[in-house]
Amino acid sequence: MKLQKPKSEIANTYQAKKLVRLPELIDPDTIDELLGFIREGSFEQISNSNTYPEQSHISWGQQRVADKEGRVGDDRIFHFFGQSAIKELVEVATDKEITTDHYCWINRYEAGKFIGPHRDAPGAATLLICLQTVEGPEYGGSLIVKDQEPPSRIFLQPGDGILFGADEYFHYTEPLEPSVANPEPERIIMAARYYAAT
Ligand SMILES: O=C(O)CCC(=O)C(=O)O
Repeated sequence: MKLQKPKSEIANTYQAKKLVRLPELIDPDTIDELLGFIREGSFEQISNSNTYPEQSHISWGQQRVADKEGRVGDDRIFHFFGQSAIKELVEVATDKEITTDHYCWINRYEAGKFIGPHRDAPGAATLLICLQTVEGPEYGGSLIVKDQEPPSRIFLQPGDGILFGADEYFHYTEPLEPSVANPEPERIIMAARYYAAT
């Protein structure tokens, strides 16, 4: 994990805006390793379309890779988000003590797919990291967060992260568009919701 800004700046930005960008948070080797794990994995699929009809456009549905107790198999993603450097970053940014029962998931989007406007379940903060995306925002895949007017339009490159109040701000993504160079676009993100110790 690599931080492009001092932790104090990350904390100040997060506490002021409940949103901080973390460019190049993870390196290409880590991305490859996590993508390998994701491609091999068989995960429990969360049935979104019943609960959240507006989310039914996620390819593959959303995939749970660990329950709140972290008990779904040998979960590389759960451990990734639980590593001390990441947990410490979330604690510094939120100025809260964070528990070890973070909740993780993966989203995969294919051509035409997106996630509609929604807010997540309550938590202290959500860390979302992009592992794969399209060539540029002209092919969709931007994450729009309604934290201000106009909303933040964020095109995450592989390895980029964003820590934000996903329970507070409505957010959604733009549909992926195929191109001649990339007729089968794919965007993969992983995310963790952290909880504050009471
Ligand atoms: O794919 C994204 O960038 C957003 C994902 C999201 O909002 C969610 O899974 O709740």
